[in-house]
Amino acid sequence: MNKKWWKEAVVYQIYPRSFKDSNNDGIGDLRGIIEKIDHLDQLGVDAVWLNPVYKSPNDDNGYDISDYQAIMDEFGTMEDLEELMELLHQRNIKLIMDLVLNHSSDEHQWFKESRQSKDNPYRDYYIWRDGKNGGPPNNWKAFFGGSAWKYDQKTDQYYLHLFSPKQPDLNWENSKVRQEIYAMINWWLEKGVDGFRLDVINLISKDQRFPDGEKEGLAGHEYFANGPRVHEFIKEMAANTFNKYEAMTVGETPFVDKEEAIKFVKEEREEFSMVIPFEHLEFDRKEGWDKITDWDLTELKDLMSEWQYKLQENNGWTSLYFCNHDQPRIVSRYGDDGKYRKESAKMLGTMLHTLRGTPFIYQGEEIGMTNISFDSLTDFDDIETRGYIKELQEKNQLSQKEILEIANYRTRDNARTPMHWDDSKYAGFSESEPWLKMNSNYPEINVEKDLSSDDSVFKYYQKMISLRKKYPVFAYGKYEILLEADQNIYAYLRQGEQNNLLVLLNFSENEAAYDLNDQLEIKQAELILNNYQQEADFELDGSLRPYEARVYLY
Ligand code: TEU
Ligand code: CA
Repeated sequence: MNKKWWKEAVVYQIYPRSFKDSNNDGIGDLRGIIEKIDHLDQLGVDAVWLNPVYKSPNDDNGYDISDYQAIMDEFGTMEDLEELMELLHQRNIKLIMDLVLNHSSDEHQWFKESRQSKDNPYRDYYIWRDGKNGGPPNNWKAFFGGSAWKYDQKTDQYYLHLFSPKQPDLNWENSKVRQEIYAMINWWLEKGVDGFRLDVINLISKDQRFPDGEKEGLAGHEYFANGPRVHEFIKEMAANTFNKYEAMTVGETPFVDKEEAIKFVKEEREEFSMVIPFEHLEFDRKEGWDKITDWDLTELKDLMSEWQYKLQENNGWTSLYFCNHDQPRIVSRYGDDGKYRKESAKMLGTMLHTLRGTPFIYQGEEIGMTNISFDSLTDFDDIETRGYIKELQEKNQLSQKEILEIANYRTRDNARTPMHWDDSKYAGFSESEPWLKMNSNYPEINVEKDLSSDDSVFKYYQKMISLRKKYPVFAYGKYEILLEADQNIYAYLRQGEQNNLLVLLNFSENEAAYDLNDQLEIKQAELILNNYQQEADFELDGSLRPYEARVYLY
């Protein structure tokens, strides 16, 4: 097993729009992040991933880039970014940028040219096709609703957009596009950036026959996800850019199971450092966005275990995460955001920090921030949510109230409400009304409060992160599941060179008994982490309190 800094790291994700507003226009910005570097340092994280900060008309909050080498006006200037990088580096914190290479904004110079005429030199930078039978070229659907094709009158053809119509897909088949992208990436690497998170990177190769999709789910995904040339493109990109700088790379990969994942992260293949999986966050949405489904802990345990075994057998790595800017808050999904908010937030964090992989913390997760509850459909900003609301209203099967309920549970805005720094108006995020409504529980849940209390979620995260640094077994230990069939407890071992970990996690709101006597022979173990004030003795059989998490070292 090769040692790498990013295998031992904890990454903290910042959504700049909602982290800290330095000039009181209601929008978070780069100087705001600079003001809060102490927070990152105190927590003890090793790297920061910034969501896109490039120039953008913000149709999808920065995931529609109009200039890859300039900074978004609201966020500040290139000098601000350079200063932030410098300050992070002074504290030994790496900077990971977000690269959106599957698509650009329709306001990017390339697209403005491309749509001018069929013989424009930039025409082939994007994917243009003739319509079929008076409609789009095929039945592919966009992630944000509707057809993935948009008709453009000027040249009487359609262009492909897997996300919003303002996010036209780049044509990776064109080697000129690839060369431009590599040059841009190298420009950032020369600047001193330490790595990249690559947005929907497994969608860059489309089946050039553009057949109609036939599989369940988003129509056409079998032809645009993990397409024919995806690994060829990624290998070429990595060889020409990241690998020359030993940069950390995190590929965001929807529609990827453990078998597919190996192809991206098996070390010998020299593609990515790790992927961002999705399957472990799909249990409560098995029947689609508008139906919340029940699930069982054994499903999560089986899935996590299969990934863990597959990756360790194949010398591959993964990110470990529950929250990001696209996901509702985990404590409101797999935990309990009421009575056991703190306990369950800590328990879920324990899982992320004790499995084999690199933990990613999303802003606010370290204080146990919860889902919102907006009271009007017009409060939602997220382009995805607005798309679904529109679809549900057109279908006319649910009442407004029912739509509001599902939107509150599902919306990406759950993660995007401004960060809670203190209990002042607008939670210390800004002195002006923020771009998105605050979560109303900020007086109870905020950083200031967590810092002044011994049993806060923040203090627990601090401890967890420092333990990871102290004991290499957290990063490199071999994973082995225990109590496989247990419906309440997720238990596993990590076996290292010097020591081992035994992790016990109770996912239920009730006490849960366990008996490990016929699986383990351990006489003594030290309890190094526990989310209850009154600590537990070591026993191979006993019981866990509601949402209790224990980590023993032996
Ligand atoms: O997300 C890709 C993606 O798969 C999401 O559309 C996800 O399935 C959905 O949001 C879950 O609710 C990336 C970015 O993280 C996201 O913010 C962008 O909107 C999207 O790509 C387009 O760039
Ligand atoms: Ca601002």
